[in-house]
Amino acid sequence: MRFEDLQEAFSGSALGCAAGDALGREVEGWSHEAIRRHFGLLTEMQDGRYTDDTEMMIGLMEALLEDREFDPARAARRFLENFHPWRGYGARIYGVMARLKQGLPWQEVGTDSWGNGAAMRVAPIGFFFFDDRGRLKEKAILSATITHKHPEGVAGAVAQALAVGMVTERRLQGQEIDPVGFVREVSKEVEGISPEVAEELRKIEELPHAEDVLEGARLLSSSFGCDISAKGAVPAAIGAFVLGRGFREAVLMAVNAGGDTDTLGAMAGAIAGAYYGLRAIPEGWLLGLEDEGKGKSYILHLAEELARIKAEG
Ligand code: AR6
Ligand code: MG
Repeated sequence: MRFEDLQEAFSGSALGCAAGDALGREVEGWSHEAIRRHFGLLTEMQDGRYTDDTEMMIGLMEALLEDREFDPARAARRFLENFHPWRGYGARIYGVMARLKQGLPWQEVGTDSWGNGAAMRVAPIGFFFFDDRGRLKEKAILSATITHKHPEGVAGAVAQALAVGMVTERRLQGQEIDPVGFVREVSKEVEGISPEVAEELRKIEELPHAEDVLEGARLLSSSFGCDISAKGAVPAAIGAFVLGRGFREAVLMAVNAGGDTDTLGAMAGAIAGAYYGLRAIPEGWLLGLEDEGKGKSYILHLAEELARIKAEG
């Protein structure tokens, strides 16, 4: 596998996640109608700060890079080291971090959360294991259970990781995505973990064609929960990828749908970034992204190093 091709997909996914997260952060918790009234269509990034979604994704990338493998104990340590409470974590995550800090093993710190937090960060597992479906699923489940033990929280992470992995594979093979087949495959893979999440995912197949971004955002908002639950957010993000023509449209549909907008943007951005590549991310969004410390350049470096490992085989 050529390094350049892997790098374009991996960095597209990682920075696509960060860009969608930062774009959506500004309107987190707003309804679709409120965003439409205020902005018409939200298209510009404000201060470029990312949230807990990207902070935890960085932890997963660091863990993968250190071990050339996925070790949940390592990932849990990275989550704790990177933890900035002001990034906007879900309420249960503060307790998870406190237990990690006390020295409890990773198996004992999580809760029965059905939140979308395991899915929002999982993209690196998806693109790193894109060539091995069995391992991808196994590692996605492990990575989720550190914090989220509810079947819906786990299924959301598996669906998001699979979506990223499948589009990475298609891109590298130079194949186009057949949206209906793609959604069916993702849904089938999570049926055994959570039939409820699988059923929500199948709704994507029934979405009509969207004339423009606003129409797509409205469709997502009326069809899915778009909220902090895995069941409400993951199908909406995958739906945004399916409806959008290109990276920018997919992320804008996700963010303008309203609800948990940073996470919808992060997940749609991670899938679309893997498929359309780094070069498809609007320059203005990349320019706007925070860069100091573990920011844009650091994320790019991690993605490149992961691509190098895969290229070496
Ligand atoms: N029973 C009742 N409420 C629950 C349950 C449950 N089993 N599971 C989750 N909740 P959390 P996350 C509610 O804290 O998934 C941030 O904005 C409960 O109110 O595990 O990592 C992130 O950026 C809980 O606090 O966090 C994400 O977008 C909440 O769901 C989003 O929040 C979130 O679950 C979710 O983050
Ligand atoms: Mg967030």
